[in-house]
Amino acid sequence: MEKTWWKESVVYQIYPRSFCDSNGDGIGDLNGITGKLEYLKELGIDVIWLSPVYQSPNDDNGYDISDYKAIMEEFGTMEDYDRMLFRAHSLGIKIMMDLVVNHTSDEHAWFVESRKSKDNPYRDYYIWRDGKNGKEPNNWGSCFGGSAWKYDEGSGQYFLHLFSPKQPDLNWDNQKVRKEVFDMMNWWCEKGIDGFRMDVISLISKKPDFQDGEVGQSGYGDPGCANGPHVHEYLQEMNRKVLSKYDLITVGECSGVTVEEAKKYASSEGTELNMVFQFEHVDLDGGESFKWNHNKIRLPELKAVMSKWQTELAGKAWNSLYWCNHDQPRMLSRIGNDSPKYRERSAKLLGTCLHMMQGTPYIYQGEELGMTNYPFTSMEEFRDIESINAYYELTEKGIIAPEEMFDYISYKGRDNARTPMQWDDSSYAGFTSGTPWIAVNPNYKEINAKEQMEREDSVFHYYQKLIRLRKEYEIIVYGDYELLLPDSRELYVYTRSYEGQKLLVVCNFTEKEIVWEIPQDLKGCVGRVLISNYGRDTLEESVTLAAYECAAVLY
Ligand code: TEU
Ligand code: CA
Repeated sequence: MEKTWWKESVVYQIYPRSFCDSNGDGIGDLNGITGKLEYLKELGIDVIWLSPVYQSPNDDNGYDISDYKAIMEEFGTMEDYDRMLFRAHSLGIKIMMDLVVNHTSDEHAWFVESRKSKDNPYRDYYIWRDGKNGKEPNNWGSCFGGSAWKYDEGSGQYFLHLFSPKQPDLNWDNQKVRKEVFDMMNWWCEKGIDGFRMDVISLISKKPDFQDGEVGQSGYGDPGCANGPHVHEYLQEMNRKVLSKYDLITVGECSGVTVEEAKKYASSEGTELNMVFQFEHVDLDGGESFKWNHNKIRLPELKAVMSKWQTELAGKAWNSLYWCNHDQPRMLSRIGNDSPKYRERSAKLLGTCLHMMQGTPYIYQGEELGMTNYPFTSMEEFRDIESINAYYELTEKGIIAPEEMFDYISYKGRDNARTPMQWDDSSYAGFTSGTPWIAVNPNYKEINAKEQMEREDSVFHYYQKLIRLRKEYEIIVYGDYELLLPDSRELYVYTRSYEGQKLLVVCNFTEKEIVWEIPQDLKGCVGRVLISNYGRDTLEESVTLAAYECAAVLY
């Protein structure tokens, strides 16, 4: 297997709005990030994935971009950006930009032109269709509720928006659109950025027939645009015209991606991207009403999905590893245990379980502190368009009762991940000196970076060690993965093998003590414990694992 820096890196995701506010307006900003680079250096990460910082009317917190070459005013200026990039580089930290090019904002100059008339030169930059019998062109629903089509009075046609109506989809079949996007990417690369995380890149090539999709609970049809007919062709073109000219880290966010598709997107041939974000493990608790439920992710199923990706991509493509991001509730509150008693131990367990796998790990801001879901008490506390729209759509149609829907959103809503980073125990967790745009989790007095940096056995120092181990032991990066005990509902156990060495990873995902016999081929060898969340320095042949205990042992 070819060794590359991006396989050996650990990425840290920053959601700028909630990271650090430098000027007291309650909104995180670029100078706030610059001021915290030393913290990230201390943690030991290699790359920052920066969620969008471009000019945007913020219908979807920056995922609706109105100018790809300008910085959002609330976040600062291009000079602030350049300073941040320069400082990061001088500390040896790379910056990966979020590339949101499935859609733009409806306030982007291209769309402003496009909607002017049917013969405007920019008309074909977007996807316009005539209505059918006075209604939408087809039954497709948007990810954020309602139809995926919006009628434009002025020009008398509908435009497609797979997300909000303020996020019209670009027409990637138009080669002018592709050229504009590639030119813009080259412009950022020339500035010296180090990579791209590509937003819903699996959706850029639409189904050509625009047939109705299968109708779900919401009454709308599924657009089914993932992995469309030309997606690989367009990414190969992007690779030739942009990516191959620079030494970048690239990851495609690929909702609806299968293992077979991922082998094309992230092939080791290097013709498209380095890796993809797949969704199978975080969608395991999905149901009839999308993610709005109280379903639990079951360990055997989680292991099956994780292991499938580990083994099927081995040698053919590269994995990304993540539990959390700005779209997911805090994983600690979902598959860990966020009670005061087990919070830290289970946060370390989740870190170990993921970081000892093959792939490039992604840490989402606050995950390295064991930040938890927010205790929402009313709908007014939500800021996220997805949650708010889903609440009204499902309750108004009488599909889910309001109190029940509120509970689901509190548990699964994206705002759980978007509450401000908890820096210290001063007011608003040291995030801002003003009033934050979204509430701070009241547990910041117990959970904050300052306290954890001063305490040796904290989650922060544990993550620091996980990151360091990856740099010290090639087996963690390149070793082959094998799952043991696939049916166990308590233990997640796997091995990694590399050049005659073996790494054994044992995680007890329950509150119970579990006794486990270590496998025959490891018995008798004296393993070296690389990391443990329970102060363990050896694994006996028959080992009793405490609640949420984990260990990684080298043989
Ligand atoms: O997310 C795409 C995506 O798949 C999400 O809509 C996901 O289904 C949902 O958040 C799960 O609840 C990307 C961005 O990460 C997200 O923040 C944006 O809202 C979205 O694209 C539109 O740009
Ligand atoms: Ca600010």
